[in-house]
Amino acid sequence: DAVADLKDFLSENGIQVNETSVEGDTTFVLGESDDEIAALDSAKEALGMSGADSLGEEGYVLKVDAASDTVVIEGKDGDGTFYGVQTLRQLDTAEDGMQLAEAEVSDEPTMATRGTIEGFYGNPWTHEDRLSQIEFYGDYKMNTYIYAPKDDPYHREQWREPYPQSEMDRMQELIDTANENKVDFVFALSPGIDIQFGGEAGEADYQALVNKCQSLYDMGVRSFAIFFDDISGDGTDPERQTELLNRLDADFVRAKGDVAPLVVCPTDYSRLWANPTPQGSLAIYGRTLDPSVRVFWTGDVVCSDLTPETLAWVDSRIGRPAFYWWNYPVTDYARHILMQGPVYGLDTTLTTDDLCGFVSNPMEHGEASKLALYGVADYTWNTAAYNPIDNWERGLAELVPEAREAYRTFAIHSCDTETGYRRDESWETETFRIADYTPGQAAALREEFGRVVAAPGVLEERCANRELLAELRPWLAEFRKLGERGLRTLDLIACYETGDDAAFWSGYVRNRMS
Ligand code: 14T
Repeated sequence: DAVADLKDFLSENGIQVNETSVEGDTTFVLGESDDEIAALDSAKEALGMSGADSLGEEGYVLKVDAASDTVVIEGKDGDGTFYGVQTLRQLDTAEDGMQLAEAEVSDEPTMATRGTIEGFYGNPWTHEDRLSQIEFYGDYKMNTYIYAPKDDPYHREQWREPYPQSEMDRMQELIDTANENKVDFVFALSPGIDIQFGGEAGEADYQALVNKCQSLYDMGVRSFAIFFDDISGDGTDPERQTELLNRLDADFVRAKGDVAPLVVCPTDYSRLWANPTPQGSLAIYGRTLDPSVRVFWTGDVVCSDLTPETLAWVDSRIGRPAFYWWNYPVTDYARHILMQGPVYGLDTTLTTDDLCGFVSNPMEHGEASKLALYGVADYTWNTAAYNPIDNWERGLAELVPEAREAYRTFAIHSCDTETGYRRDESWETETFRIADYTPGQAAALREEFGRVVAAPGVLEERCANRELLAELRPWLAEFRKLGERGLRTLDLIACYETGDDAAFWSGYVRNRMS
């Protein structure tokens, strides 16, 4: 896949690929460190490279050497080689053709599990949304996509029912695309709403669960998750949950021999309602759930910052590093909002001792979620070096290079939920009171409202990602009106200053009604 992707990259840039070397060509040498490729070893030697041996999983070394016209990529494993090619793509600074910056890179991820969980209520992503997401994760080195759309009937409401063939065909394409992009497709099932644990009915339900997992195994899925979130009644019993999970782990996961550790979302997934005592479900998980099973945690509340404290609290109870489920940029609880702000509130000192993985729960708007996911990719790969604003600025340029400035104008004013998980918004805009302001302040605000009015048209004209534009469009229409209303508000100041209160108040009311 790494070689195929490198060839795509070269031919996209109009470069012809010869399989054997021709005098004057640029030479590309790539492979995995344990494959003992003679050409790779001599290229590393000639360029004085140390190699990927000492790196962790998914790591790679890369060198772009102008003097010898050579590019060398050595991955610790196949994923690492693939990631080396993604970095090479990102080193290309030319608009047309290819221009590689000289570089020497030695790189490996902080977190072993990085990605998203399609875990929101509301409209599930479309098939096209999902394909585009998975390719995006490959580009930016995220390796996990958990399939758990709350309103896919076969995920939760009718979890026992097998997927119809048409759905299976689509699933197969997702699984294949995930493999090509080094993304683990994790299939999640939410049986908690009506599952029976004991007796004959319990046995039938267990078999239904295994059958459903088996049907996805047959299509190539090698990672599974069972969710017990947002339920009440019998399904919430932690003793019965662990019994079921341990049985599934022994009879299915381990029996197969090639399935990744099981993932569970507990009913107590947030500190807000988790029972903190040794009798609580998390402590029961800690004592009885097989240590290989990974346990989700959303933090102190449902949508929360990620802190060492919240992880210490949950880890000490579940007896293992938690799997963090970040409820950002999800907007299922504030569907009138698009979250386009910087990714922040994530502690940069955390390591794999504190958490075993990190996934983001995005918006039902897949393309508009990518700005936040660009931050998630960066934070999870190189946690200690993560910088929110720097990442956000680069994300804007990466996602909408044709209209970065207009997208930024929209994004900076489209961050906060106003309810729930509050986010900084409009932080560059200075407001003032009409009783006390300088002409400079008024002029600056007028300019900003001017940019607000103009941004939607610029995006409409130039934004190359038309799917993103389609998602933004309703918000852009309102954004333009906001700008126009702002300009009229500034005009009203002059009216206010004449002392004609009647004219001011009728203008004020007319403007509000707009
Ligand atoms: F399982 C969880 F970790 C989780 O977060 N579950 C849901 C999730 O599907 C949803 O997208 C997210 C954001 O709204 O919050 C959880 O859903 C809730 C949480 C509540 F506190 C639904 C209702 C609530 F009152």
